[in-house]
Amino acid sequence: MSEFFPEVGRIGYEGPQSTNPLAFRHYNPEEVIEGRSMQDWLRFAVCYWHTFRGDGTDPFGAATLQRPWDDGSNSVDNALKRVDVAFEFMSKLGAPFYCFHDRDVAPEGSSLAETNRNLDAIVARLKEAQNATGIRLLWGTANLFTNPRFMHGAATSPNADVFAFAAAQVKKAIEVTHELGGENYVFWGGREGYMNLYNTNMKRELDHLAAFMHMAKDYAKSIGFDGQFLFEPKPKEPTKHQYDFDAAACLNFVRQYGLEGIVKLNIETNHATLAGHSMMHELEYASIQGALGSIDANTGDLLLGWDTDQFPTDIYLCTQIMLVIMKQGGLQPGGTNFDAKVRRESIDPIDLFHAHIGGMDAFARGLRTAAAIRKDGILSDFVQQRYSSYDSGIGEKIENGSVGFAELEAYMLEKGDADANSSGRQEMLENLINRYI
Ligand code: XUL
Ligand code: CO
Repeated sequence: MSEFFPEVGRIGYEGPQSTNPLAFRHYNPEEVIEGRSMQDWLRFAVCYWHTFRGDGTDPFGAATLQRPWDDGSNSVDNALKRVDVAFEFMSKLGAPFYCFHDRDVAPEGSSLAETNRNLDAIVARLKEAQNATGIRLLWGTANLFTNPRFMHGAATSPNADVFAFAAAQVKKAIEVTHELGGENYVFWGGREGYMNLYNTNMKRELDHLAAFMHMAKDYAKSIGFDGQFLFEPKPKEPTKHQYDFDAAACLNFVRQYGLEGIVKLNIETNHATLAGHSMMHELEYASIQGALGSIDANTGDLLLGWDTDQFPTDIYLCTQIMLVIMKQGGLQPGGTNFDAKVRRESIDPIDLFHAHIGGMDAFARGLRTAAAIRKDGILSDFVQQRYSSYDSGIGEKIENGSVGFAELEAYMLEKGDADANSSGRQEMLENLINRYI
């Protein structure tokens, strides 16, 4: 393998005392926690778009990340070379998975047919690289938002031809995901939302989005792709209102249109916070409904109200995430995709390693901390005890549906008043979490 990162070798685990910035201090892939290796709990994926296509552009400034391997063209040759860069990077990092949009890996041609041929050429190279390294595809997706044809949306565009184009594109994206052994397929809304309700038929747009997902599911079935479909909530950006607003809106959509059991959720931290929720809230909400499929790991900035897609380094955040994930027994076939980018001021290729090492170590610490909290059981015992009035007596009857308002009125008329409340002990529990961190 040619060396695009000559100054970096394989990143190893050196333990918490290590001061080597190019080593893991917490992520020890083979180490077993609660009967499963860290690698299998975390199932890390590198995202192709930010990592290998990110150029540091922002609304105010031009590209800052000029990569030495990139010839600046949108050619198939340049895209093929990028596959080698990506697999050298991921191998050295020790990431078991990656994720991509169709347009991240291959350039768009002058017609759909040419675009598909470009994609096929790159997919052949991706397949070789996967076989050579053992790195697998966590999920594929289609970019239905960059090209100007998608200005009004894709499946929710008022232009039926755009719907048809998007369908053709997703058909192909599912085929290549299948070809590469992808374990999931993601729908993120892109521009599926609205900028102004005066010009929008919301009912027709939602009906169209649902029809689109049903077509995707039917086509996947017809070619034998049995990967998990995932819907990724995001409240806004690029549209003012995205139809995949948050976990609750997505699950309502999934149920309204008969997609339950077919589509689960891919929850992203910065999207959760843009929706005014914590990541833990979104995960818990999805998980209790059996719909937490995968996560996009990143973080926003408390002072900025947009999707900054920073690498996660906050150990509290990662602990909260891992508490929910461990409670549901893991994410497989989903995983932890770093939908995150280095800052536009972090201009060296080696910064990509620092960023991913930090994110992986933060999640490893979250995993260890969550496991310690679970082992002692103080938190779960507290919650169990807090609801114990439902384990017997009147509470048990409420839960098993054997009483209604009349019986509850009779019970309370007889009793006179409710039993006294007990303390929620919020501060004590916050102190408890700090003990483990
Ligand atoms: C955009 C975003 C996407 C999806 C995949 O905010 O998160 O990259 O993860 O389309
Ligand atoms: Co994402």
